Amino acid sequence: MKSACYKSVSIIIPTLNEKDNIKPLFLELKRYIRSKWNVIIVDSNSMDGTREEAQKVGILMGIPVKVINTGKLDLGNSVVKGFGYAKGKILVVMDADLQHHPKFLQQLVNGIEKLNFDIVIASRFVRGSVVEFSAIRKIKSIGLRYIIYLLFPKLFRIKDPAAGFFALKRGVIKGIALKPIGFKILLEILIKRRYKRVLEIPFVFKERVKGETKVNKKQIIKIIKHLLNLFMYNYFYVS
Ligand SMILES: Nc1nc2c(ncn2[C@@H]2O[C@H](COP(=O)(O)OP(=O)(O)O)[C@@H](O)[C@H]2O)c(=O)[nH]1
Ligand SMILES: [Mg+2]
Repeated sequence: MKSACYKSVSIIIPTLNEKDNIKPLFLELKRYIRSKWNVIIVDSNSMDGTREEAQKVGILMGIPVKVINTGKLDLGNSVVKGFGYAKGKILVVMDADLQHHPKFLQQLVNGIEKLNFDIVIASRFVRGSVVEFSAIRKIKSIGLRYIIYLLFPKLFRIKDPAAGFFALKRGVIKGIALKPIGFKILLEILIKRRYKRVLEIPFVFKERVKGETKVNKKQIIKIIKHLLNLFMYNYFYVS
């Protein structure tokens, strides 16, 4: 049975074989999370002991953490599952590999709590952002960004619609059916619009230090399928 986590901010972290990143991540989370915040690890059947490590380190460090095994499920759908368990008024999504550093959490939350934005994105493409990954990866993400603008011109004002580090008010996802394929859950949330104000803050997107990326050819095909599904949705339901 689902148990409720009545906390004001729920940080949803999808994981797949990230055991080596759990301790370094939690050490940083400990520095930056506030009271009434909690962490939800949505893990897709990792075989390296990620879930056990998260449970253990969470208790050792006194971080309120809920660990969910989603079974075999991709990143986007794992995040949706995490939304179902989260009881925070504000939901944050971030990666487990420290490419998304917890030091930006407060700014994301402030954008909602203090400035009343509906969605706040840790953006790779605004003034002040630093992106440390390889030139090829940069070209791919800029390419994806422009494909998104071609398919969904209304998103043009958003510099990083495919970001993976963001916060939103719970109401933004209330009542919308999210059916992501693969990684790009924010894009789907932006297209199935239930928001008015979006803020992008600059952040430093670090290189992964431990473990490996799960992005492969299969993921790229999933992104294409997801884009096509969203294009059809946008064409038939929104336009
Ligand atoms: N639950 C779940 N998490 C995943 C899956 N694939 C990747 N992740 C997690 O999603 C985050 C981003 O994945 P990563 O491979 O680092 O993507 P990249 O940063 O784009 O290279 C990491 O925390 C991964 O462990 C998946 O299939 N299911
Ligand atoms: Mg990563």
